[in-house]
Amino acid sequence: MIINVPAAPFPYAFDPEHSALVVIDMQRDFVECGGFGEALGNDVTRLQAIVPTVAALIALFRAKGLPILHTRESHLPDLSDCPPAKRNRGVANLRIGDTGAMGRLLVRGEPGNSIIAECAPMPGEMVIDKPGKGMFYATESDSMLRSRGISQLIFAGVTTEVCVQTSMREANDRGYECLLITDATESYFEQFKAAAIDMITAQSGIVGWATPFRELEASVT
Ligand code: C5J
Repeated sequence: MIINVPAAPFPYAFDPEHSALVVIDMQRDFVECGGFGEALGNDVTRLQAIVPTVAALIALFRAKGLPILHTRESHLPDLSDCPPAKRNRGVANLRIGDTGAMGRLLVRGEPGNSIIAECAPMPGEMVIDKPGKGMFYATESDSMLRSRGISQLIFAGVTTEVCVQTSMREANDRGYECLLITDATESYFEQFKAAAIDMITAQSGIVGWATPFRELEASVT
């Protein structure tokens, strides 16, 4: 059954049978002090405000028995999947692979690389480690989703204009219909979040749709 969810730029035709929630990079490295996000000079407390909404969105999908895919931005311990064009950013002594307060920054398996407890995956949910900003680059995301008959993706997570927007654009190129939950995503930069949502929804939804959590929740309950 198709459910029309009020959204920008026009209602989103939500088809629960072919949908998955994608939660992008809700990791300690981005959300907590002492991780990669803070090493880049960002105020990570901005991201903490969305945690209850992301958790509620995850709970809604679990309650409805709908699939969830969690992503982690991470690199192999030998950094063979981290090109210099990515590593050579930020403060010289606190780059990807260097040791911070929660272990090596953005390295798979380190404490800081895990998903925060409030949004932690449950057994059976999809989890992918991605070396890039987009969820499809060098991952099994597409085959995992297609093998489950999924053609619609509901997006949450951080940061809006970096890994969330990149993943939405990659998804749109692959034919997925994408909806961003605006209060379940955040940026270190208020103006970049607003601009990303505008870019996604402009031109009749050139990348996808956007709506607050309450609209999705009210539509499905
Ligand atoms: C960043 C991300 N901002 N998950 N990663 O470097 O958006």
